[in-house]
Amino acid sequence: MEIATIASAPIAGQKPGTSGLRKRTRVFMEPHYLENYVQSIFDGIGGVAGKTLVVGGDGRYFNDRAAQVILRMMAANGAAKAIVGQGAILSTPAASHLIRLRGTDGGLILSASHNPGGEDADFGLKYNTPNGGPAPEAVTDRIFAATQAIGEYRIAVAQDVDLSTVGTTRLGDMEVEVVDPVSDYAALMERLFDFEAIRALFAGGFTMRFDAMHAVTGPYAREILEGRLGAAPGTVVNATPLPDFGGGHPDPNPTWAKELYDLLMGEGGPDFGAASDGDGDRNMVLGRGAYVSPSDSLAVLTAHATKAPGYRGGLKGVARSMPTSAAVDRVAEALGIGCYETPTGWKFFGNLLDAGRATLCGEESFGTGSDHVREKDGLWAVLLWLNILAATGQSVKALLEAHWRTFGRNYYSRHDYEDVESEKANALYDGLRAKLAALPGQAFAGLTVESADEFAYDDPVDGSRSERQGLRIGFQGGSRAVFRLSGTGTVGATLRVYLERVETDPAGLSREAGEALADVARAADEIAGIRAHTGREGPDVVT
Ligand code: VG1
Ligand code: CO
Repeated sequence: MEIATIASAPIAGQKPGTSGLRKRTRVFMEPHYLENYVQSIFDGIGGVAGKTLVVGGDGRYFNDRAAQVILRMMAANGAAKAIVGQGAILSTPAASHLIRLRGTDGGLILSASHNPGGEDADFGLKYNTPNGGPAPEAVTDRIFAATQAIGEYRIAVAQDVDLSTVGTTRLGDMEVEVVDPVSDYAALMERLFDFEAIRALFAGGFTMRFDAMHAVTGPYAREILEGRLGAAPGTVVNATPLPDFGGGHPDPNPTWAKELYDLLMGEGGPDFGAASDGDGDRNMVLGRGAYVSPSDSLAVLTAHATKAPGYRGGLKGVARSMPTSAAVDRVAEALGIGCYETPTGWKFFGNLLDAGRATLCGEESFGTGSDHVREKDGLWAVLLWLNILAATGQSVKALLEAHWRTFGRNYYSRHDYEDVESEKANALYDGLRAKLAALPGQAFAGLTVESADEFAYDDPVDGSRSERQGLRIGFQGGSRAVFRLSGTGTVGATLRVYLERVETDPAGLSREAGEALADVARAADEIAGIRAHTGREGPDVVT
């Protein structure tokens, strides 16, 4: 096999964000762009000679081409073996599982997750470590440093590998094993959950709709929900993954999965609804007439997890990202287990999961997961909900309301201001940071600031410190506003404003979230000058 060594030079901006490198697809398709980054990943992890990596992605435009480039570069860099999902497809949680199951040296996941796909949309690539999780900052820093020092990359001169059939082939000296993307993952789910009880639930007439949003979970959801659990054919909609996700925005929330949301909130909908994102790690869960906010979902799942066989022995602890509501904290307290607050991004949960300090983790951005893999996992969350519904015989709405009566309710909402000019977003953010120290004691929209700081995280396992992880403002009475700039966007800046208010009065548990949070939203705007800085009248997306 001929190996070409191609002279190249650093390309600016190849810095991994919250979850890998994400850019416009056309940027990834520019000469040397993908190749530079792949070589930098290899260089950043000490080379891939003799190593085995998992390769797969969410099927978006350029997924197939990029996978072939990665395989040729692995072969040229001396890798021993690639384990690839059939058609170069693997959901993010399935890739994480495969990395662990096969004891590999990590994997490369092709995805920009919830970002739209297509030639004029977004693409992404990230490296996951041998524990199956997204590379921690120490590793992504080394990868970024490698992108700034690169002088050449190595690539095999070869034809495409046939990834259309399951089996083993070779690319030069490298073995290429093409695996079914679904079966190992489905087997793991069968071990964690009481499939018999869920089957009985469906057999008893329980109805569900799962919206795969034309993204990667379609084949997984079909096999598991309709195939193994007996949900009615047609339960899974938009089940065929498309390179452009059908032109949609594969983000499971009330805005982008509006049809599903309206179906469940209206008359005559199914008992249960769920959706997942581009790469299958996010989830939105709905009952008839009940929307479950992701923060509440984490709290309810924590309270009831032991009803599922995989968690019968109890939870070691829980972890949530800082902007996620504190609903789960009170459950952890009641259960007498540890509760950790981490920066945004799943990579920060890895050490806690590896060290056995946390069993469940969650983020307000529709991400929930456990120590079964090292990524958030959309279908896993849906199955845990189904297991709990089957075990209790209750509706989602009844479970949620009972939860609030026991623990109180954290009203919660996130306001996203998208595609703001970077200078304006930075001016707002830096301006707010500069005045944090002066805020305590001041009142805004009738709320008095109690605390204001910039979140920094000291990892309790490896002692590493991550600074500048969001600005948080606490008000007297327990309300809170958090500000962050997104690290997953590809153009401009996205400002995220997270609003939270705790309610323990039984008479005040069934308000509309937007109304319950109106004063916190006003205070946040007054403090940060959102309208003044951005010129926007309101957020683009409210979840
Ligand atoms: C967003 C979410 C974060 C999540 C990340 C990756 O990051 O806020 O909670 O972990 O996306 O999710 P940011 O930096 O844009 O706020 V996924 O499903 O896109 O891998
Ligand atoms: Co995702």
